[in-house]
Amino acid sequence: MVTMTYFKRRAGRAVLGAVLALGAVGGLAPGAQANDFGYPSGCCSFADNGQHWYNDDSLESRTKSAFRYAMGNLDAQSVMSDAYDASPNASTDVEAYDAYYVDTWDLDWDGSTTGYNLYGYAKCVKAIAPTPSEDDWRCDQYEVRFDLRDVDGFSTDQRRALACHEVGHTVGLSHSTESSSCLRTGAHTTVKYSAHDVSHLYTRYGPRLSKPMSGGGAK
Ligand SMILES: [Ca+2]
Ligand SMILES: [Ca+2]
Ligand SMILES: [Ca+2]
Ligand SMILES: [Zn+2]
Repeated sequence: MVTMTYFKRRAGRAVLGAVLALGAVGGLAPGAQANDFGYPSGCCSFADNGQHWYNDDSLESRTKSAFRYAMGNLDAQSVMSDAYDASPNASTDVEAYDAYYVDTWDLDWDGSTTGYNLYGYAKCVKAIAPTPSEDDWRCDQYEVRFDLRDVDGFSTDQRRALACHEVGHTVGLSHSTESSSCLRTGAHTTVKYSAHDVSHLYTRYGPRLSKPMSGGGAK
């Protein structure tokens, strides 16, 4: 019996600053709209642009498979254009890791203290502060981490759903109340984004992107 709950509660907070420590638990109020988008209206700052580079070299095969599946979905379902970055650097948009985490990022990975067992977590590790001409937080680099302690008990679709969920945070999507969205919480098997999620991504990234990525593009 799976007892817990949150794939991940919020992302992008540490780098965004101590001022946020008490507030903005992104958009989880019951009965709220399907999900908030961006930061601080939601949990997670936007990606820096519609071209989403990732590196997953350190993942185990099972988590890598799920992560690639999720990235493939994001690319196929939305205006985001995703590509593997063979030469990762500090501007690579998503770096993925897995381990049997205990207290990494000062999180309670098994929920023994908080009551929220974390399956994974997406965090902005290189935020781009708003400027006078652009009033949204963006993120140059997210890290996504998967807790193998949970993954050990997951089915293929649960792994894919978890990856879909965390990858969704890296493009600014908050938790969803829709059964059709992998951004909902819990050990579900929804492996794709909802139409609502996809429309969010279009409004943010669509006008800025000509898809597909053709051998380049800003990380
Ligand atoms: Ca855990
Ligand atoms: Ca970047
Ligand atoms: Ca990018
Ligand atoms: Zn989450």
